[in-house]
Amino acid sequence: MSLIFGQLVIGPPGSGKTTYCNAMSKFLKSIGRKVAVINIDPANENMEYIPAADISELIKHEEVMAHFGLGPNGALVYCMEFLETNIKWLITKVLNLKDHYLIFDCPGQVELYTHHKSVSQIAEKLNQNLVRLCSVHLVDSHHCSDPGKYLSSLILCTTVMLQIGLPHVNIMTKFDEMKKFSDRLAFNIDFYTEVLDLNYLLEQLDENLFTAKYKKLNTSLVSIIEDYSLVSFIPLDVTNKALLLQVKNAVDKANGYIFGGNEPRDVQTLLACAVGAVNETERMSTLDEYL
Ligand SMILES: Nc1nc2c(ncn2[C@@H]2O[C@H](COP(=O)(O)OP(=O)(O)O)[C@@H](O)[C@H]2O)c(=O)[nH]1
Ligand SMILES: [Mg+2]
Repeated sequence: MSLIFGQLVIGPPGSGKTTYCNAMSKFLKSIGRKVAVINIDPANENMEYIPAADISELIKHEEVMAHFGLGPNGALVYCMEFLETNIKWLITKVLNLKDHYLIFDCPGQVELYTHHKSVSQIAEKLNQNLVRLCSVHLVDSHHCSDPGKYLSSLILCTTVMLQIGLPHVNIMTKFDEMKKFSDRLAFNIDFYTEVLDLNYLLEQLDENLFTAKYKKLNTSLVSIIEDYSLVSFIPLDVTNKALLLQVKNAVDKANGYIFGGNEPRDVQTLLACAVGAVNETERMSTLDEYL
């Protein structure tokens, strides 16, 4: 049996997951890849794509809320546990799409990725059925405008990477919005994307009356992030093909698609893969227009 490749698109509500799934699926189709988007967010609001499978065929979020008297978050957790219990439904859908590259649009509740087990169990079950996934974790670039928010994003990324246990790529979304708050950025953009020396971030946190109170806590959090040294971000504006290409190349490397995918290896595709090794000067010049 051949391998199936794909990505699990995760991140907080509003970080851009559904928009990304739509943009990335169109981009991949434009370079000749057969793609299917699977929606496993029971509360998804603005699906611009047509899902090849949709969790609402299995369970409906509003019905769970009404039936059990649950709020939106509780109902969502229930739906994910229900999906885990009924994983055969998803596996059957996936195996019917075995000649496709799969993009899973996931719910945004952060607890699903920080300590709840269902998503990682679902990923494990898919892995047992030869689905090779990479988690693609989206974080809104607006968090760079505030040192406290940026630090909490780094903690979130580190926790999620360790909890989900899949190959992982972090994306900083809505880069086109950067211009609106670039005057509030304390550092160059590569400080935020490459997660450079966080002692500078601690100095920034000390300058703020509120965050200065938590100096010891901030120092400990920074040392955890630096000890693991796992987090960096790829910037993305979904309308920019050069940035979509950089994300695609990173994800293809992470889930192993570049070694086992079956798309036509024409010159353009090979060139596209080669951009994975894009040098820093080139990458930064793509970003210049955003600052
Ligand atoms: N400017 C800009 N807005 C974006 C981008 N990606 C997503 N958005 C917007 O962010 C909002 C939330 O996006 P959505 O995909 O629904 O987020 P989700 O809750 O994570 O699925 C929507 O209004 C999108 O139009 C982007 O690259 N640039
Ligand atoms: Mg969504």
